[in-house]
Amino acid sequence: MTDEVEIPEDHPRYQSLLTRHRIEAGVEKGITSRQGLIAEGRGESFDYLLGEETLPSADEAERAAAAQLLLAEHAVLSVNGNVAALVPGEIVDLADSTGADIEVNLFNRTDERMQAIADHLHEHGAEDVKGLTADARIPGLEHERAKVDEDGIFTADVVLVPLEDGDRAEALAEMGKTELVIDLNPLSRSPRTAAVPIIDNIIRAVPNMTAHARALADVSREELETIVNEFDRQEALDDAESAIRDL
Ligand code: PTJ
Repeated sequence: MTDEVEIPEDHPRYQSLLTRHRIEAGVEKGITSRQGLIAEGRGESFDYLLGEETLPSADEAERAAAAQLLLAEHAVLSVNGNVAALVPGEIVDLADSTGADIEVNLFNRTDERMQAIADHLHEHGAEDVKGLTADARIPGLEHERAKVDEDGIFTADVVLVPLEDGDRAEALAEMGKTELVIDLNPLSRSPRTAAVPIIDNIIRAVPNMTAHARALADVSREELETIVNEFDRQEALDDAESAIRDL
């Protein structure tokens, strides 16, 4: 990122300080909402309890999610204010490596924030950013949060919804979409509704999904389907929960 602060990489809290700085910079740039600061605090506490590293079960979830994105007819990566601040270039890389679309979808939606996030993603290499047309609605959600693009999330078969609130995650699942959720809290409603719950920090999860997608680029559909079918979502949730409880 261009506006990155100088934090020595050997600092014991390097990743956590970097994450905080990116969120703070996101708020200053009008990308991240103030509620995003609260979401970040919640996430950080779970990351601390998980040892601030990717559990083997989370790595498996990231591989299964990469396989789902590669198998999709039409995959969309949903981006909110926290995602845009934390992993803008990494989301573009994941879209490039899987053929997925990128769509901005906000809880606290304003035209200014939508545009600021789209601009920010373009600055990080995104070509097409959806979400600004908002010509379709997710059924069962109040107006602002339901706004999506008809040729984006509305018609997607696979959607990545990171750092999401439970209601919208549930509404998307009810539309029959295969939902991939990144969330550090294994007890949160959104990963619990997901086909693939990824209990990991988005800062680690997205680049790791891209690495898996690149490694799987040439494998057959049958092999991708086997990876998806062998993935056990309940085991992934239970494993993260016991990593926290058994500290
Ligand atoms: O940008 P907007 O307007 O769409 O608003 C986005 C927020 C994040 C404010 C909104 O979606 C929200 O209120 O989310 P919640 O309900 O606070 O849920 C966020 C979830 O993400 C929580 O369960 C956190 O533990 C989790 N989380 C926070 N930071 C990270 C994270 N998960 C993975 N990586 C993180 N860095």
